[in-house]
Amino acid sequence: MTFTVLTIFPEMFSALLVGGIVKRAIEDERVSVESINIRDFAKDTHRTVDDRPYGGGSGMVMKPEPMAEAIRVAKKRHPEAKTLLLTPQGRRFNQAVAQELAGCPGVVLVCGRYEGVDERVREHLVDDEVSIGDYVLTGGELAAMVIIDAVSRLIPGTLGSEDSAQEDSFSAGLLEYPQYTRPSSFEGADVPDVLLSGNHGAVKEWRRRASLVRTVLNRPDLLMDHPLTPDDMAYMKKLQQDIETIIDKNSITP
Ligand code: 4G0
Repeated sequence: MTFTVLTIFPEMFSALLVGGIVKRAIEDERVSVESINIRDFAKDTHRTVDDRPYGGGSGMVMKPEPMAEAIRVAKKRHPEAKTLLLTPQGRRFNQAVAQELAGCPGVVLVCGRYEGVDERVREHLVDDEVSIGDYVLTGGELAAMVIIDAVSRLIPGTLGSEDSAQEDSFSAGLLEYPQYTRPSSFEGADVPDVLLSGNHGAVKEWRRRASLVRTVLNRPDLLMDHPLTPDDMAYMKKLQQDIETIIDKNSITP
């Protein structure tokens, strides 16, 4: 998988080489990260890449010509790659999008700066517009690195255990269950007995139920379109009954 990053700050991407799974994937040539400096395609002596917005307003906008030239060079080098523009207005990046991109031979990541990018770049020169979340960054570079990280760990051979990327929370559509390691008692907080029991069936059931409770409390939206097993349903109904009993017992209006 080749990531080609178009940016005015190519040095930022050296952060990916500092450590961890992405660094290893790059060293082992399962992943490569190239950068193209958009400023190299500016025509004037000041190497200008931004300009004032038509119609007025505060801030600057990325000029289309240097970005367009940089995108053309990237596409010529990687004709099979998917070209993505990182903006807060894009389609939300999630685990499913990461899985989809992991199947592409290459991804070109176009990073904007300033207050935005000329609309004609988005309309005519990229395949898709992606956002990593509902917040504004000073540039698309950190968003591009988030995508490189999330996609790289899905490339076969990139994890020590190959199935752990498939098994983790968002792939399953539920949040991850709590994890513990030694010591079994830490500052007065004990690991749940069931995890020390050696009873694999009981561990599996406890983890499934812990995932369900976590998801209900933190991300109920994930459960709105998620198939629940008959066991899940029975457990949730029992929780519902317990909650109703507590509400009834504490009711102040008789
Ligand atoms: C284009 C992505 C790029 C337009 C990029 C900002 C957040 C994300 C940028 C803008 C980014 C994200 C209109 C502010 C650069 N910030 N959430 N900043 N506008 O993925």
